[in-house]
Amino acid sequence: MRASISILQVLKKTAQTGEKITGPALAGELGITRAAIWKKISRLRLEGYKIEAGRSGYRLIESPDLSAEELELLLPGRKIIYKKELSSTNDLALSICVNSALHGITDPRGVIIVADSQSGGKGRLGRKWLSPPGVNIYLSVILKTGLSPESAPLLPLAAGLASALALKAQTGLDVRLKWPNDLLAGGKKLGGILLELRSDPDRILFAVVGIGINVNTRKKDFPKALAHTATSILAETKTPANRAALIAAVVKELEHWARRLEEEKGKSALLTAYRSLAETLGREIRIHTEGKTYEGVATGVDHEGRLIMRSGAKTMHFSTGDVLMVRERKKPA
Ligand code: BT5
Repeated sequence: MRASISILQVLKKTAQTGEKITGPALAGELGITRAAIWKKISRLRLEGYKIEAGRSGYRLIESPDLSAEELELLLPGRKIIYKKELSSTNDLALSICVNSALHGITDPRGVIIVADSQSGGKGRLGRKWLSPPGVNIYLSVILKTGLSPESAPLLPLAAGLASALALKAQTGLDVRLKWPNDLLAGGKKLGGILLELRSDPDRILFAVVGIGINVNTRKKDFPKALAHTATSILAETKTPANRAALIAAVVKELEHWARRLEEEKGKSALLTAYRSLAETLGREIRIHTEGKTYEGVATGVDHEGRLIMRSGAKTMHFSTGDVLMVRERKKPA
């Protein structure tokens, strides 16, 4: 694995100047045989790299926008699992948390799982997450966290904020947040977050943060059922984006905010940043939770990440639920 990374680094460096590099030069630089070089080149080609080979040497023409090698180059020092297809990145992450040895992993914390497609992508409450191949991001991160279970609602907010900030920095898109777990662009769903926990009564043991982001799905390729509610970065910006670069940016932001959540000051900073991007706040909403529906005005997010809603004289705090934003205030009868 290391050698294929360094071979890629050398190829990328030489490609920048439009140069070629010969087999013997590559073999010399990496300290491996020419036969081993040829094997690595073949493997990279299978991963989608276009590498020209001729008498004067090798030249990298094009890299795929997502591969294990791209992710490892952009996120050095992390344990990354990349699969072409998985049932669900969250399910693999949970299985690693329960039995890491079975997966050859010593410490699950910090492990990053990415798939090009999911056959059983999950939303919340048994809902499905549409996960076609070749276009979007399906990412799970096993977070290191010392948070108590009561503060768990802060984690999807941290993941949402991290994703919104990273996507904005990379693509310029104005990404907004809808409590608790939606990423919105142009008022439509750009992505979602699924938090799954394993905890003791007083301590979170593992927090799996699953993030799905529609990146290069074309508007016309969304199924009918989602045509009016879902969007992608391509649909919003008219420009395709590099998935590996986006994933690296999201992971770095997420690691940053997960660290900050360990201190009180960090929690306040998270909530301030979250509120500034929250579409829900100040709006009249209807919230469905545990089989019941409540109506009122979303007034804020409390210190534990719960939504605060004012309904007449009552103030309610919700730790989960599906929020519908009601555009117009109801006229009194
Ligand atoms: C979510 O659920 O928004 C959480 C989605 C989390 C997906 C990630 S992908 C990586 C990781 N591995 C997994 O298996 N899951 C996580 P929820 O709020 O319940 O929204 C689900 C609803 O969104 C569905 O019922 C559809 O209406 C809609 N939907 C499904 N796929 C969509 C998509 N690709 N884009 C926009 N909306 C979608």
